[in-house]
Amino acid sequence: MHSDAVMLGAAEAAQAAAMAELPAAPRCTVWVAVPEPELAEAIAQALRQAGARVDAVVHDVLGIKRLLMQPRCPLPSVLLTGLRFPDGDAFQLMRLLARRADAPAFFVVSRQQRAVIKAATTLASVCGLALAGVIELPAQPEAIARDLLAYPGRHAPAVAPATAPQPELERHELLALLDRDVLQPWMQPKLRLATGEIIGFEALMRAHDADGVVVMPDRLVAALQRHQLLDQATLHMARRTVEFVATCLQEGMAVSASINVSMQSLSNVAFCQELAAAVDHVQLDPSWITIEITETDAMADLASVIENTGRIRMLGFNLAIDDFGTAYSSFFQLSRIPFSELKIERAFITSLGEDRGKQGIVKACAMLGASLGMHVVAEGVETAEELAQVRAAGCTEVQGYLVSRPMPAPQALDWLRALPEQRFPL
Ligand code: G
Ligand code: MN
Repeated sequence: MHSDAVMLGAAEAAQAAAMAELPAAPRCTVWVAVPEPELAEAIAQALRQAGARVDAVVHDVLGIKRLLMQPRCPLPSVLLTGLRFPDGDAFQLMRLLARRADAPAFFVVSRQQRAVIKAATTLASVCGLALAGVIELPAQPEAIARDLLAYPGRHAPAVAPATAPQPELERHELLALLDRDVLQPWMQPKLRLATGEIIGFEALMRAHDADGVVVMPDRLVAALQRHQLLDQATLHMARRTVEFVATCLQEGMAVSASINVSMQSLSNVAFCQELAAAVDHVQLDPSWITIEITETDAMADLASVIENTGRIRMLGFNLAIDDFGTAYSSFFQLSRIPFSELKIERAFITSLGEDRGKQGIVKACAMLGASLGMHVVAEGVETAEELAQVRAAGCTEVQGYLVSRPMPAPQALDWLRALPEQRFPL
């Protein structure tokens, strides 16, 4: 190993050993990987002065690889790293460390263009690595040290949380949920921006007992799919949902409802007929019901998608594309499927006010939807700022915690009854 590649301070080590006796608070441990030696040393110095323990200073990717090869070498809590090195880059380091349960958080210091820095922070997030911070150079070493130490997770390497493995749901358990009527739609309201009226609800599947939510929705849907019980569960949800809408209409409150349906269910003609029968049973016009399919499902083989979605529209239902922006839409395909509504994925709405890129995407989605004759719903609106942004972008409807969280149907009914003229005060 080059003597200048790794500098472990002897005095530091002695001091750390002496301190090991004391039950002191854990110190922030850092490896500094910066190509310019003077800058690296200045940053290390500032970090030490600010109270961090700098265990290594290296100037290239090889330096980090060597440290990683040392037997039982503990990783630091934070890796302060540049992006471009003479022998490689921090992208390699991220890929290398992503596989380790004790991976450090990354703190990026760089002179690269914004787009490159953003790519690096995105890669860290995609690899499941914690990001301790980003500083664009030039910057004062003291400011870098201060920022790094302000990172709340600086003391502990990012050990993967010990999640207790959830037992897979058995067929008989799922059937019991269905039999006992535990599977219920929770209703989340949807508001029309032009008037402030609540015009509908999305029915979200929840397995809910007297003691609370019994199974998380993601796990539930996966298990139902595995045991070929999703059609049955969806029909159960649909029956409860149409009852809800019929009750609202009887009370003079005009609201629609949407139900999430998989393309696999839609491809089953008998399922579609059952759906139509459920609506007919409460003498509801199917145009009060919207079927939501995910963008991923919508981008399957065009002939099947057209057949299945065309059929559902022929039966009189509306059709929404859900989670829009998360899959691989082709505009060609999108323009050929008979959608009546486009729902923009929540990820594009979160912190919309602070992200010009997201603002452009939401505006483009709103224009696209309008051009294709669809209503455009912004999902996951949580703040007044996000609301103002989606309104300015041209979305026609909003859904999200700002209006309300999903509620059990009886509670949703009371919630709606309490609104004067179905208007929600925003
Ligand atoms: O993919 P789909 O849009 O069907 O999923 C809706 C999910 O998003 C539900 O589980 C619902 O509870 C959740 N959700 C709805 N509104 C919000 C919101 O404003 N913020 C967050 N974080 N989650 C939301
Ligand atoms: Mn949905």
